[in-house]
Amino acid sequence: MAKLFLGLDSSTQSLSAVVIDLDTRKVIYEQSLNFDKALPQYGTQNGVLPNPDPLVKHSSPLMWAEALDLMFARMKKDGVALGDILAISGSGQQHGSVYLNNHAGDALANLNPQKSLVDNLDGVFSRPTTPIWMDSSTAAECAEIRKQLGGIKATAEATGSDTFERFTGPQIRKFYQTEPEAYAHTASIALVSSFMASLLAGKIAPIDHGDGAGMNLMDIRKKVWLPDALQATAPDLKKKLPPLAESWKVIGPVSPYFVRKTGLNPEAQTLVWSGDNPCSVVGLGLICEGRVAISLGTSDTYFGLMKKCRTDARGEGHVFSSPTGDYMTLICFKNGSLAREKIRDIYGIKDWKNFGAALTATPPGGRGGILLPWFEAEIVPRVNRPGIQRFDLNDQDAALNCRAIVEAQMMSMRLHSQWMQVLPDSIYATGGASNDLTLLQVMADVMNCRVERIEISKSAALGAALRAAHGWLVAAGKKPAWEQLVAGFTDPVPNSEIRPNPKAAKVYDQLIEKYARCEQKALQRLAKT
Ligand code: XUL
Repeated sequence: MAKLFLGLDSSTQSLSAVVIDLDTRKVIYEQSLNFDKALPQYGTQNGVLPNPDPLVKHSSPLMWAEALDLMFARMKKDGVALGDILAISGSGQQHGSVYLNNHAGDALANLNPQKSLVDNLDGVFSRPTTPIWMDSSTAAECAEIRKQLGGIKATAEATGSDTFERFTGPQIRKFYQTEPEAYAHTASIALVSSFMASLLAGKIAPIDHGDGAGMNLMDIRKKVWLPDALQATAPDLKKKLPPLAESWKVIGPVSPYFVRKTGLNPEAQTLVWSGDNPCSVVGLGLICEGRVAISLGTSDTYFGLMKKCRTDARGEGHVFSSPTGDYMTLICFKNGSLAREKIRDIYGIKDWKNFGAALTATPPGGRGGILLPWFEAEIVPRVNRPGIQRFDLNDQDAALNCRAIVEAQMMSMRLHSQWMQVLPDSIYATGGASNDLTLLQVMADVMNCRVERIEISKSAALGAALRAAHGWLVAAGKKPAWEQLVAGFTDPVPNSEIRPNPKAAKVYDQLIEKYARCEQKALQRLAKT
């Protein structure tokens, strides 16, 4: 019998599945269900329910449950050997909260396979919708909780992050303040990850330390609910939260509902789920300190593992627990690909090939010009009022401006990841723009670090499958080494290594000081406008 492990990823727009065979070290099945297309009856757009308030972004937990039924039906139809799956884990979009009443426990324990999950869940929600990570309607609650916890630095130090609108604590506070009766009828609050795990296990599932760290409610070092944070958030909250658990915790065998309906093995184990970012950390093979990933997407993100817990006193970066039992960081720069695209379009540059040619045609350091590319409000550094600014840079020079935006983005990553006190020794570049080798050369030079490309489209689902294997082995009394577990699944693209050019690296060691000064000046200028 093959040793198969299933990883699911309930993300903003889709539910994905990855099945791995641990012996052959192969991904044997991949599938994705797009919510808008597969379940149009919920009326979501890109996985989000329409709302007149642009700050409010909710989705439907029933839609995610229905997607789970559909996914198993699809896997069965596609001939996946469901009976050979030994353990299942998952990944969820982080921060979103699901509100259950006191019927939920019974309903989960008695899921009837003659009915759909949606019918089984009738009447178990104390709030029909879930605020998700895109919601930014809780600025007031963030300020209140931050104040109670002693300000930005103290909040980050205690919970791993400053309060953020999308984080679960501020969202729970808003629910309590705006709908106190519904809050009172809430018996259990789940994250997207723990809600999905609860369906599979047929009982209220724990929240893992990785996703728990995205709530502003967990003591990031002791990994227990933080009494001061609970108190600053809402009354009686401790009673409504499930226990916290290590990321490799086995919840128990899969619910008989899935055994009867899909042919899963009754001994298949369910593990706690985690957030998509913690899952991606292992799904991209970032299992040792110093190996980081830079994802170049709509936003650019910098993330990697940290052995020792350090937090960002400026409150810009996040610290979560990593599925390896260490810590991880996530730093999100909002002005990523879209900002590069804006510059490309402003200067009428036809395509990315020509953009790359502009980088090649200009010298590292771009003759000292600095561009702050805040086309949109920025997270790191915090910029509420967008605006782009130039220092010693001629705005008529297209090529220099192309170089300046990429250099600024890379210098910002270098500068704003210093609080981790972990110098990268190897960078995995991923995301759309990672195909652009000229851009990766600038990355290697600014970071003074080798860069390799990694092409894993479903890193969160793969990470979840690897976590399922890890948890199953731990439960069997083994001591699986992460390096061995990920080998073969998370290897970078062969021959994709780009090494830093020592001369260019020297230029950036100097220029980054100027960049830091210009950033400060730009922030001061914007604050005055
Ligand atoms: C992380 C965050 C997003 C979601 C996306 O803090 O909000 O990356 O996890 O699913």
